[in-house]
Amino acid sequence: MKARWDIFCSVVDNYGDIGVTWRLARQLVAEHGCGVRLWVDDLRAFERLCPEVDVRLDRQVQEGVDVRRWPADWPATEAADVVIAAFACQLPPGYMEAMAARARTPLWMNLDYLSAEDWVVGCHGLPSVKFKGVQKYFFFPGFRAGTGGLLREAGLLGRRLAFQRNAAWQQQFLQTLGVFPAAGARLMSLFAYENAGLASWLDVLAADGCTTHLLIPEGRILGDVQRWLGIESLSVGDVQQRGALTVQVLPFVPQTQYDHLLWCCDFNAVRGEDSFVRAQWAGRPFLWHIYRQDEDIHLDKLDAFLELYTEGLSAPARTALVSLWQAWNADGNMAHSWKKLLEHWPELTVHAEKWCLEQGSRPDLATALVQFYVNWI
Ligand code: TRH
Repeated sequence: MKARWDIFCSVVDNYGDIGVTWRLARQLVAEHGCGVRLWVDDLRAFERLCPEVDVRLDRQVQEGVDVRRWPADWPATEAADVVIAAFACQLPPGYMEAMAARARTPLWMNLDYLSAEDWVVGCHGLPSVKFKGVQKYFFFPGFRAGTGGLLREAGLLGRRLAFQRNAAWQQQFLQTLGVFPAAGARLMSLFAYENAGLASWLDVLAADGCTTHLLIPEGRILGDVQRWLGIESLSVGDVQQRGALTVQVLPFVPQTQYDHLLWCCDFNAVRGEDSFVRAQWAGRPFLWHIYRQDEDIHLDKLDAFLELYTEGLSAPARTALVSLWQAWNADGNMAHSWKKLLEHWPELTVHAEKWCLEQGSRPDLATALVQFYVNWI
């Protein structure tokens, strides 16, 4: 009998919570044959990533995952064999009682936020709190051996390579989004939180000798783009040109299509957690807008990732990349560091692929979770 899993997702804000748990749930079903219930408290956020979701339903099956609305009024529910609380969300008290009432206690894990910091290796897999004899464990994703790894579907990198080697396929995909880049244009995507540094970046792109086509899925950065363009409104489908820069607003695409978008682009600006990982699987240079946390603790996370990611780069390429990322995450001026980065483009492109393959040689997070469960029983 395959284990039954319950994954709890509370959508705090944005799309990362549901983005990660939906991806994990699908993979546990498709690749490990698990029975998975995904409890989500905000089906509207889920619908953005997966338009097939019917927000009116309390219960529905999507890609083999039993998707449940996580109601405020918790119904009596039998606990599963493995219980995942994503990003430290609090389980319903009634469900905790059901876990404790099982003849065989379940494996209870907190799936934590992704960080490249050193301490993660020491904390991954450690016991956390106990509830009436049910032990909770920390499960940390990560980039190093000794962590839970990264979410990566089987065969992902092969599919990505096949897509990137097929210009016609990419063109066809872009056409479905109404994107027709000029020959030789640098194609870039932009997914970010509000950022006062954006104007300086767009200025330098507009003044560049090489043309850039910038694809922006609808979201929080649009206000800054609109201000820079100096126009009254900006919405999906709009295309605007300033100098060498063409800006195009895309719809927020389904999660599966977002990968294709990243794979088409020469450079991707991403944010949060899940798009950050997907940009790495794209094997192309990228820029991370990290999710801001109290007391600037996100800056330690940023530095830790940069330290790891830039290993093996030449000193000038490293400096260019680090200063671009730091400027972006401080709402700073991007002009100088972007120009510097362009000087090291070939090296950074080779490096991005190398990093991707290195990370892709590690066990993926879903497999690591299943293995954790097997070892536990
Ligand atoms: O939306 P985010 O900013 O989510 C954040 C982070 O996860 C952060 O760590 C967390 O604390 C906070 O939420 C609550 O960025 P993230 O993680 O990249 O999630 C975005 C998801 O949206 C990801 O699964 C990719 C998906 N996506 C699409 O499906 N289509 C799109 O067009 C775009 C731009 C994104």
